[in-house]
Amino acid sequence: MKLYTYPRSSASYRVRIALEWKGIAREDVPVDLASGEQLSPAYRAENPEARVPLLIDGDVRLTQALAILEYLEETRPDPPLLPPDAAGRARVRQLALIVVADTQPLQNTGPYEYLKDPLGLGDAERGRWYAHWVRRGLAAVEAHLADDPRTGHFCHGDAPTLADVCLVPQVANARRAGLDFARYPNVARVCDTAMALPAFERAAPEAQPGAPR
Ligand SMILES: N[C@@H](CCC(=O)N[C@@H](CS)C(=O)NCC(=O)O)C(=O)O
Repeated sequence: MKLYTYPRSSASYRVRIALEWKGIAREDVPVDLASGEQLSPAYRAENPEARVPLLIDGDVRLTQALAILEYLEETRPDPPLLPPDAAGRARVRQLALIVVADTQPLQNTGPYEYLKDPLGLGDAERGRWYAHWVRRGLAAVEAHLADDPRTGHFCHGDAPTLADVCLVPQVANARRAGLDFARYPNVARVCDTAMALPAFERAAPEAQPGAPR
C-alpha cells in the first residue's frame, strides 16, 4: 500500500494509526505541505483535491481519511476499529465526525492561510479562530464522553475505535498549538491512553521520517 502523507497532517495521521493498528505494511510518499507541494500540478495529477492523505491499494485509489478508514475496516477487519453493534458503530462514527467534519476543516492549513491572504487577518485573530473552533469540537466530544457509560479506557469501551483514531491527531494538533486541556479531562485521558499504544506511537508525527522538530 502507498500512502501520500505529511508528518503533521492530522488526516494522514488517522490513516497511519489504522494501518499500524491493523499491521498493514505501507510505503510512504511524502507531500510537503509546508512548501505547498500539495498544490503542484504533479500532485494534483495524483489527487485533484490537492490534499493528503491519498491511499493507493492496488487498483484502489482513495482520498478522505474517513472513507479510507472504513475501506480498511471492511477489507481488513482484524483487529477491528468498530464495535460489533449498530448503535455502538453509530456512536463511534458520530464522535469521529465531530472531529473530521466539524473541527479539522476549520483549522486546516488551506483555510487557515486564506484567513491571512486574501482576508487579511493577523496572527492573533487567526489564533482566536483556531482556538474557538477546536475548543468547540473538543467540548462536544468531551460532553459525549462524560455523559455516556459506553465510554471506557477509550472513547467507546476498552479498545481503540475509529473515534480514538480521529480524536488523537486532533488533540496532538491542539496540544502543539498550546490549548489547555483542563476543560476536557475525558478527552485528555482517552488520548493519553491511546497515545501510549505502540501502534499510535509509530503513527505519531514525531515518529515519521523528516518530521519537523
Ligand atoms: N476531509 C479530508 C481533509 C484532508 C485535509 O484537510 N488534509 C490536510 C492535511 S491534514 C491538507 O492536505 N491540507 C493542505 C491544504 O489544505 O492545502 C480528510 O479527512 O481526509
